[in-house]
Amino acid sequence: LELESELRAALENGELRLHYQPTVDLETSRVIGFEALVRWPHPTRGMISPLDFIPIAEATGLIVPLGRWVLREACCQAVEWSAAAGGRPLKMSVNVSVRQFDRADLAETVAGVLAETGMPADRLCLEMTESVLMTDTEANLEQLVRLKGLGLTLAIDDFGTGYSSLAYLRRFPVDTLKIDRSFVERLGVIADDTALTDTIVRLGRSLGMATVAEGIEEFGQLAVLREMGCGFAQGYYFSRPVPADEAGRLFLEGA
Ligand code: G
Ligand code: G
Ligand code: MN
Ligand code: NA
Repeated sequence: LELESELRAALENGELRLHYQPTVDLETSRVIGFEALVRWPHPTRGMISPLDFIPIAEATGLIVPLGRWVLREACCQAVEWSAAAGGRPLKMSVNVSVRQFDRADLAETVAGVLAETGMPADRLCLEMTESVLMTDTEANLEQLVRLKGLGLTLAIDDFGTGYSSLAYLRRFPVDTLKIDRSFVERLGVIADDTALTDTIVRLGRSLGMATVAEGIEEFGQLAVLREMGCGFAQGYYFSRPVPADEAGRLFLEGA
């Protein structure tokens, strides 16, 4: 309860921060954008992980204003960095929790943020877990169709870890599969994980969806993913999530 009121105050006082983890195009090895990941630098408890406060935000409904703040901040940064790089397009991914879909006005909120920040819709990607597709299916489908109608990109995060059927890939307007890092971890080491990753990349290709591998830590994993034809990757091998100033430099360097 104490943490809840502190989180509310932190949000109101502008104490939350975003860190950014680069997404790399495996064909060109260039940074094409970032995933925004929220951080809470707490004055006495130190840096609190989203794993510890996002569940509180979800349980209390604070996730709605918090999510709106994350979205606006991430879009502002994307517009700023892209302009600093002479207009080079920057793809920004933002995590959206299933609780944000409970609100009928999610698409209006996103449209408002795009308009306010001048972020081109096609440069924004919203990441959701399979649970969005599995709960309140009809209502969420309607929301996703409205979000797609704005011209943005939709990604399934942690793909392969849920227990939903593949039929929803046909029903939902999803553009991108983010391959969960539990598969990538043992890529090239455990045959089953290698086969599953290959299957997801092929599935994406045959459905016209992009694939992003998460959690690349070693060159060996990268080589296997390139061989499979996976389009994009993230992971400590390239960069940890970093503060805004550092991320801006990474984008400008194109590293
Ligand atoms: O960066 P990392 O350990 O710190 O993130 C932990 C988890 O928190 C991840 O599952 C990530 O998706 C989630 N997360 C990070 N930022 C946000 C956010 O802005 N909104 C939501 N809903 N989840 C987030
Ligand atoms: O659930 P989601 O995929 O949004 O969360 C991303 C999480 O994965 C964040 O906590 C981020 O810090 C973490 N992460 C990103 N790259 C790596 C990596 O290469 N290795 C590990 N172990 N974690 C990573
Ligand atoms: Mn994510
Ligand atoms: Na993920």
